[in-house]
Amino acid sequence: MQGRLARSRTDSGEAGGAGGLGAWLSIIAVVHKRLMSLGRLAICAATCVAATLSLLSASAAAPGFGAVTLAPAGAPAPVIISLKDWVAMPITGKVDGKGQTDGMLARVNSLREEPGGRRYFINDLNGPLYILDKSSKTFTTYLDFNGRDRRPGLFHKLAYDTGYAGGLVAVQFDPDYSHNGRFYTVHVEDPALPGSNAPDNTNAPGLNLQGYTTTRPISTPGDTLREGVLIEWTDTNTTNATFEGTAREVMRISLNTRIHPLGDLVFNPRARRGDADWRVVYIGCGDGGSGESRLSTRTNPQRLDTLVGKVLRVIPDLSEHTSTSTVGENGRYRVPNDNPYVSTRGARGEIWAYGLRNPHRLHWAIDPATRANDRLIADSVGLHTWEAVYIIHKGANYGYSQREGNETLQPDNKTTALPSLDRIPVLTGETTTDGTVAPTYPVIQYGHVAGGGDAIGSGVLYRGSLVPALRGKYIFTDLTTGHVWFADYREMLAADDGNPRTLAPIHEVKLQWTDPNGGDNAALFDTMKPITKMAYFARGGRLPDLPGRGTVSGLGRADVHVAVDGAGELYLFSKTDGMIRAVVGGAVLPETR
Ligand SMILES: [Ca+2]
Ligand SMILES: [Ca+2]
Repeated sequence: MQGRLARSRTDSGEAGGAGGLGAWLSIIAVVHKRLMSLGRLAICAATCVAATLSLLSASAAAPGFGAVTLAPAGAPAPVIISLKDWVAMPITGKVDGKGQTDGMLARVNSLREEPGGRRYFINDLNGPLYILDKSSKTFTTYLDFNGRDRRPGLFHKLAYDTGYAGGLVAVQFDPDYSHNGRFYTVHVEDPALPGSNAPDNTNAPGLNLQGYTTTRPISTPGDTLREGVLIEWTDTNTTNATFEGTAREVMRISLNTRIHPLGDLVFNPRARRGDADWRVVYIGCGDGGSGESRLSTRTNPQRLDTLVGKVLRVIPDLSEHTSTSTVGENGRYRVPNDNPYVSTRGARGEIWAYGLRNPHRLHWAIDPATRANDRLIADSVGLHTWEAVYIIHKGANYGYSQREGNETLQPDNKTTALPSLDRIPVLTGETTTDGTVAPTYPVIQYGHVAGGGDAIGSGVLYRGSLVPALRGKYIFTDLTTGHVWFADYREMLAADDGNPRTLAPIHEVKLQWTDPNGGDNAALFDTMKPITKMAYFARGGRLPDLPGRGTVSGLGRADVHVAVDGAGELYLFSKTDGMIRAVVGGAVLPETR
């Protein structure tokens, strides 16, 4: 049962003594060293001294580290990371919003360091794409995607207001950005809304739309309530914080419902000019809600003739890899010849891997020591039972909606044990098949149970220097509960063995944070939820709890993700309080058993 989190246990009172105190002092020492190295004496004085004093005053009655045992006995002890408020996002939500998402203060969805290391591009689902200057920490609205209901932005049909995912979903830099000024975005539109689906540059005078045309949506079996749109942008001057240049619609995909849209974009960071992966984008395409439907669309994630519920791999630039690819259906991108299904009758060549519910976060895990250990990783949100991390392989079938996690998903959406003959048909159409395949299973999974969570967030393989205890570990979050966990990357690779029962154990990350507003400050937290809650209220949030809800989290979601900068250091960002926090240090919690 290792790593499956089928039960929980509270270790109350086991770590309140000298060992806990020592751990604290070592963390403070790490933070102190980091802040001093940055020349931030004033911050250090405030942080380290206050932390030491609060620790010493609290140590006599330390309540112990309430914990859930996730890993088997003998596994590494939990790691504590120190968080520091880094930037507060401009508030784009409503402080008293009553809907599922309008009460989130800023729906920050990704943080990408611009090549060159001077700035970050940060997207808010509500529409703004910001440039954040690193040194001054000032936000500039670079492009505003929200042109709904007479708003001043680019897209009149932007579907941002219902559901947890929608709006401006993703931004990613072209690997050759420093030469070509290109980047890519994904946003979601509601085709039923009035107006054009082309951008409106009335308030974006630098955007030259001459020759801009939209594309016919790539069809998906079933109804279409949303469209996912991939656009390539070319800024002719990347030294300023305004957009001046052109845009090109690359792809538009029909989606059955308003959930699980076209999602994340990643390029293989190891690829160089001349490599087969150079400037080839991997796209996490959600199933559009099709897989949990009781209608015929239930098989869409399994169907090789449709793009939903897949990881896609395409070449956005028509002038790249011209001799080893073919032009895609809409004429706007190329399909590499080495994609797995380019020669399968009825199948779409864009597909790299399939059978996924909502692979909303992709990450290229790069092992600096061993290139053969590089892997593409997908965090995919489960239905009612399992959250999963998958290692993505060319052509693999991850089982959904025939499987969820390492179990069978039944037509009533409940899970049961795997069948003795574990194979599923390869669907090349609604009824046509091409043999059978053994599904590929997660390397990490956790359940919708107390101590687990509701929806996996994002994850990264840590390669920074501020938290040595996390080097070589995959750090990931649960969206609703705000849990932060890690798994050893070698154990993830070992669990990628074709055996559904072997999984990498999960370990806790505990969080040290000092409330800058001087609120009720327990200093050490099991999850991000109390931290985001304090900040939500401090920033003017008026709901009784955090916005949103989950089955395990109950009322209120933390909605927390992890990002990584060019140096490999970590940030945790959260929509409900609209905050981005930097991980400034950390240490292993001494063995407490
Ligand atoms: Ca510019
Ligand atoms: Ca396994």
